[in-house]
Order: sequence, then structure tokens, then C-alpha cells
Amino acid sequence: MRTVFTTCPLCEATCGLELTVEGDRITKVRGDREDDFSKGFICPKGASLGTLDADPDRLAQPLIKRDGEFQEATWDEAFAYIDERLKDFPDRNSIAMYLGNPVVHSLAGGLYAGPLRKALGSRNVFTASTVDQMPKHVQVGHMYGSIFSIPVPDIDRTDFMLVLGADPFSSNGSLWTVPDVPGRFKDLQKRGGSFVVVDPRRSRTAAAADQHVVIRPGTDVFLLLALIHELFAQDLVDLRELAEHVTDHSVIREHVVPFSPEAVAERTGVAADTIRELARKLASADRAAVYGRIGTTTVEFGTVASWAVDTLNILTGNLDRAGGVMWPLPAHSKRGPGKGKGFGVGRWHSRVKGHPEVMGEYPAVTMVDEIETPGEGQVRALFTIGGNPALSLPNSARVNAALAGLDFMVSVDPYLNETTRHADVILPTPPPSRRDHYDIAFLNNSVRNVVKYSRAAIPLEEGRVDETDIFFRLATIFSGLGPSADLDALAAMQLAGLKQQLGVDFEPEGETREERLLDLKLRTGPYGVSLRQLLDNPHGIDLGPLTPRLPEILRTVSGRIELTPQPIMDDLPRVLRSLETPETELVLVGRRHLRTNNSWMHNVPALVKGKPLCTLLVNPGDASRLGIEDGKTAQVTSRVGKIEVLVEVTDDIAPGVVSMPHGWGHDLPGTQLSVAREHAGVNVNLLTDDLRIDPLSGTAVLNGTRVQVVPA
Ligand SMILES: Nc1nc2c(c(=O)[nH]1)N[C@H]1C(S)=C(S)[C@@H](COP(=O)(O)OP(=O)(O)OC[C@H]3O[C@@H](n4cnc5c(=O)[nH]c(N)nc54)[C@H](O)[C@@H]3O)O[C@H]1N2
Ligand SMILES: Nc1nc2c(c(=O)[nH]1)N[C@H]1C(S)=C(S)[C@@H](COP(=O)(O)OP(=O)(O)OC[C@H]3O[C@@H](n4cnc5c(=O)[nH]c(N)nc54)[C@H](O)[C@@H]3O)O[C@H]1N2
Ligand code: SF4
Ligand SMILES: [Mo]
Repeated sequence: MRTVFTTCPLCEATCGLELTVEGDRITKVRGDREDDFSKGFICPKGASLGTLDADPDRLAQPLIKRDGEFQEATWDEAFAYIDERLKDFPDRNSIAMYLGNPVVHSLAGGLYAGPLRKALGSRNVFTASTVDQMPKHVQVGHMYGSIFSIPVPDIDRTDFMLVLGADPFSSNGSLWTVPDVPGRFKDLQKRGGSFVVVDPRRSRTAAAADQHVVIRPGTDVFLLLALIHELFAQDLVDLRELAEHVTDHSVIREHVVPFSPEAVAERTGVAADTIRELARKLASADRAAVYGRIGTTTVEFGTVASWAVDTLNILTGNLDRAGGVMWPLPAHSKRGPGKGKGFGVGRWHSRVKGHPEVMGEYPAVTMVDEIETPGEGQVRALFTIGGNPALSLPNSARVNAALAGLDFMVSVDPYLNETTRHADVILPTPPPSRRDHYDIAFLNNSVRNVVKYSRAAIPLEEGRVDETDIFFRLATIFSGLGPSADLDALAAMQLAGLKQQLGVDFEPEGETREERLLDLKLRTGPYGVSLRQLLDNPHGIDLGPLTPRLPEILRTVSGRIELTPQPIMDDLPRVLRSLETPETELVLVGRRHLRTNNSWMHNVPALVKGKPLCTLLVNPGDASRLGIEDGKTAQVTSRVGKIEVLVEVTDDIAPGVVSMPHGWGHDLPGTQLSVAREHAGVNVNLLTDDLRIDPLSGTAVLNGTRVQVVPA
């Protein structure tokens, strides 16, 4: 029996875990009380890591589909087969790649997803970012010059927070690495501070807030613009120390003229006086932070709304300031200022619909267009890596039909699920306990500068292949080096190249090539910590509270914060047109439950037991108007589809809005998910519309789908 300290890889909170390991099993999971960052916090998902890890439905061997049946294969066979089959696709653009959420949670993804995409050399790359946070990347790209410079609320030192379209008490935070969100909000209130939540639903976060502002879905952009309007109208603009780093802020005033509180009140459902008071609260707090998430990004005006969030932080002088929103400085990042090259989109455009490339990818919603539409460059082969597009993308019926029609498909995934059942080859990744962990992505969003590395709690079994090796191997296959290239030799070359580039003469240490790469990054990083130090500190190292980073962080051509980027300003007329077109129909929004993780953790018994989680929330007034009853089934119809779902009547949801979580619908044939199948739920993305996107970022509109609801 051993105790092992590690980091939970399941969500962005990166909680420290204390695992009890007996033989090759995790027998107990607790929050690691000595973890400097999470201080023992744990949620039901983290607590079930042992069960998830030992899930008998997890695949242990690669599968190859022959004559419609999956058969177990050796790793050598699987890689050789992929190498052989790819010869049928000489046009690189005919091979697409879809990268899903878990890719950001692994060392494999953090270190090798970029090289893998590069090696494939296809323009048809899609990721879950365009059903999620892409508006944020585009907005910060335009304003600060770098797509990863997303500032995060410094919750531990703030006095006031305005939260829009996020339920961090359930999601545990997103684009915001903040273990124990509830505890930190409680501390804020104990300090005499307060927070306001804007949401059409009384979420767990809204219920704990000092004020819950109920809003009509998809209309946060108007509320945010009205708040900016009010800062100018009430003479509340105060840039404090930011003044010297920004372009002319007075021009913003002209852009928001049409968005007075009165003008937006009806469309948003938020009274003009409430908006005025919110503006005053925000401006009068010594230290305040505005934070917007899913309800402000997967909507029609996601990029403009994201711009407005940061603009509010800037006009109140709260960007880059303790207690406002700040930029973390990851230990593995490059030291010192970089070149100001700025940011742009549309270096190339998608074949079928002409969508501009954003961050080297196309909107996930257009993957199906590229598969379905014949002609030169048509996608005929697909690699899905840690993604479940069959459930997670809008208009899922169309997605599933498209996946079924591919000539060749490979999935890097531990499960035979709704997506991977369509694959010709499944390359299973090892369970969390068998892999080393370091958060390349989330240290960028963390509310303190921290750093931690954990080796696998249990060694990988003989004959199994780590995900880092799967990525590396696929990259060599894509590069034409074949299925059996010497990975160690290639890695040594890569490391030597990097050493030269960084001008270092020390030899990076570590047992694996990834450890050596990480050691090199860390020792040349801003704190100069080494892998050795991290191994000696299994609970992580606290590098202190966030510190100001202006102007070093900026990568704009002007060297200033671009307050009114042209592409974003050019979208304002579209916003105005929408303001003048009232929305009166019933609309559907999403939600998350503490015990879920998108589509893939419903195979863990403890997480699905009890009352069904996949229900349609309906306001009592709407229910009686529509003749719908609690506990009965309703039929919900949208432009793209029709479903039947269990109804929960509750005044937690605003009138005119219904809410349903995503990631359900596990009753499809050909999967191996025995528990999830028993708790199948219904796939909400059979209703969401693949034709609706935020054009600046290519992000799908997943909130605010017009629906009709009748008794089933
Ligand atoms: N209607 C609606 N739809 C939504 C959303 C919504 O709010 N509403 N949210 C959207 C958001 S924010 C996101 S991020 C997407 C998520 O969309 P996806 O990333 O496509 O889907 P996930 O459900 O996260 O599926 C993750 C997949 O990775 C596999 N997996 C698990 N662990 C590993 C691992 O260690 N390695 C590898 N290689 N694979 C692994 C799982 O088996 C599963 O197949 O869904 C989006 N879809
Ligand atoms: N437990 C759990 N945690 C998760 C996940 C999970 O599936 N389960 N998924 C992870 C992923 S991939 C992500 S991206 C994050 C997302 O993290 P969050 O953004 O915190 O996600 P949600 O919990 O879906 O909260 C979104 C809230 O927005 C509200 N909303 C919907 N439409 C609108 C609107 O138009 N305006 C406003 N103001 N509000 C609106 C919904 O009612 C909901 O309460 O969560 C991550 N963490
Ligand atoms: S909050 Fe996230 S990181 Fe923490 S235990 Fe839960 S799933 Fe894991
Ligand atoms: Mo996400």
C-alpha cells in the first residue's frame, strides 16, 4: 500500500490528490491537504478517479475494424495499418483532425498536439475550441497581440465580481484555474466583498451570489455594452495605471451610443435601473473583476461580448492589477518580452463555406460540410483525438451520418463510444494513474503562480503505449518516417535543436524524453525551477500571487493594448441590428452538473446514480401554458431535430427559457459503455443548430436555440 500525490486531470481546477495505491489499483482518493494551491479541495469527479481508472469498459489494446467488426491488434500492427491506409490519401487536406477537450489536460497534448498538427499538414483541423472559448482567443489576440493572453479574475484579492454566463460552482471554473471556487467566493463575501451573477437560470453560483440578474439568453452583449455606456455617461471611467498602455479610449464612447440602459432593457430583460446600479457598483469597488464564460462565448456575438468584458475591466482600471483581472506567468513559459507581431485570422479559408482559418483551424461546425461535399480536397479520412464530436457538436444527427460515411477514421481514445464506433482503428490511451502529469495549458489561467509535476502513480503495464508515444508515433507516420522510426533519436535531435535555440549548455535531466523537454523549458523559464525541484516537492511549489505584466506581455504591433480592434468594431452594426429584432420565442440553453464532464464520465456508477441529471428545466408558467408536467416527457423541436426528454418544472429557470445539459445520449448502437447505456439520457445537440456561429471566431451558438415544446 502506497500513498501517491498527484494532480487531478479531469477539469481545469487542477486539484492536488492524495491517492492510496494497492498493487495496480487506486483504492482511495482524497484531496491533498498539503497541496499549496487546492488545500485539500476535491469534487465528486476527482473522488471517483479510482473507479474511472479501473473502468472495465476501458480499452486495453488497439482495435482494428475488419469487415465491420472490431478486432484486437498489437500496437505495431495498428501503426503499420494506419501508415498503409494513409497512402490512399495523397492530398493532405483530405485528412482531417478533430482534437477534443482532454487533449488540453495531458502532457501528450501540451507538448505534442502542435507538432502533430504540423506533421499532418492539413488545413482541415478542427477542435473543441470552436464549440467553447474561441471568441476569447480571438478577442485577446486582437487586443493584446497573443491568443493565450487571457486575463483571469484575481478572486483572492478582489472586492467585487461580476460573473456572466458561467457556473463555476458546478464547472469548477473555466479559462480560470481556481480550485475550490465556492470556498474562494465565500472568502470574498467574508472579507466584505460581493459578487453578482448574470444567468437565465438560478445556477449553484447564482444561488450563492449577493445578486442574481436574470437575463434573456444570448443578450449579454447588450448588457455589457450598456454597462460601458454607463461608465461614460456617469463619468465613471478611470483607467488608473493603464492609461499609458492603451490606445485612445475615448473613441469607445461613440461605439456604444446606441446601447443605453433603456435601449437594451427590453431585449435583455434587465431593467435600466439595475444596469445603472451595476455600473456604479463595478466602478466604485476598489478592486473589481468582470468574468464571462460559456454563456458569453457560445452565443451569436461571442467575440464582441468577450471584448466588452475586458473593456469593462480596462475602463475601470482593473486589468493587470491585484484584485482585478491579471495574467499568470507559467513556469514553463519563455522568459522576457517577445516580438509584437499582432494577430490576424483568415490566412486561408475553408473549401466549402469559405470560413476564415482562426488559430490554424476551421469552425468545428464546418467539419461535416468538408466531409459531405464532393470535389477536390474533400475530407475522406479523419483522426479524432480525445474528442467525442458525435455528441458534442451541434446537429449531431448530421455529424454521425458524416462520420459513418468516411473512408478511413482513426480515434485516439480510451473508449469505444458514440464517436469511436465509427473508427477503423482505435488507439486506446492509458488511464490517468499510468501517466505523468504537468499542466501546460492551465498554468496560463491559474489564480496563483504555481507549478507541479507528478510521475505516474502506477507504472504503465508492459506492452502498453503512453499517449505521448501515440502522438509522437502518429507524427512520424504523418511526416513520412514510417511506423517504426526511432523516437528516441528524433527526440534527442529535437532537444539538441531547442538547446541551441535557447543558447543553453546544460544537459536537461529526466527519465523520459518529455521530462527532459520539460526540464529544459522550466530551467530556461521565468523562475528557473528545475524538474528535480518539482520531483522533490510532490505537493507543488507556490510561486506567489499574480503580479503585473504590462507592458512585457503585449505582442501587438503598436506595443499598446488595442482598445478598438477594427474586426470587432466592424461587428457592432450586426449587434445593433439584433438589438432592434426582439426575440420572443422559447429558447434552449445548456448547463453543467458537478458530477459530469462533458460526454465521457457517465460510465462511472457513482456519478450517474440517483435522480436523472439529463432533464429539461421548464419554468412553472411555461409548463402550465404548454401543458407540460414535471416528471413527464416532453417533445422538443428545433430547426434541425426533434427529441423527447424528461421534464423538471422549476422556477430556477427564467420564463421563456428551457435548459438541458450536453454530453448525453448514450443509447447508440455499437458502443462499449455498459453503465452509461443504462443512464443514456438524450443528446441535446440533436437540437442545436450547426448554421449559427459567431462569425469572428467560428464558434457555434449553443445557447439560445429556438425550440418548440409540447407534451410527448
Ligand atoms: N450543447 C452543448 N454542446 C457542447 C457544450 C455545451 O455547453 N452545450 N460544450 C462544449 C464544450 S465547452 C466542449 S469543451 C466540448 C467537448 O467536446 P469533445 O472534446 O468533443 O468531447 P468530450 O465529451 O470532452 O469527449 C472527450 C473524449 O476524449 C476521450 N478521453 C478521455 N480521456 C482521454 C485521454 O486521456 N486521452 C484521450 N486521447 N482521450 C480521452 C473520451 O473518451 C471522449 O471520447 O463540448 C461542447 N459541446
Ligand atoms: N461538472 C462539470 N464541470 C465542467 C464541465 C462539465 O461538463 N461538467 N465541462 C468543462 C468545460 S469543457 C467547460 S468549457 C467549462 C464551462 O464552464 P462554465 O462556463 O462555468 O459552464 P456552465 O456550467 O455550463 O455554465 C454556463 C452558465 O451559463 C448560463 N447561460 C446559458 N446561456 C446564457 C446566456 O446567454 N447568458 C448568460 N449570462 N448565461 C447563460 C447557463 O444557465 C449556465 O449556468 O466547464 C468545465 N467543467
Ligand atoms: S474540481 Fe476538477 S480538478 Fe478538482 S477534483 Fe474535481 S474534477 Fe478534479
Ligand atoms: Mo469546454
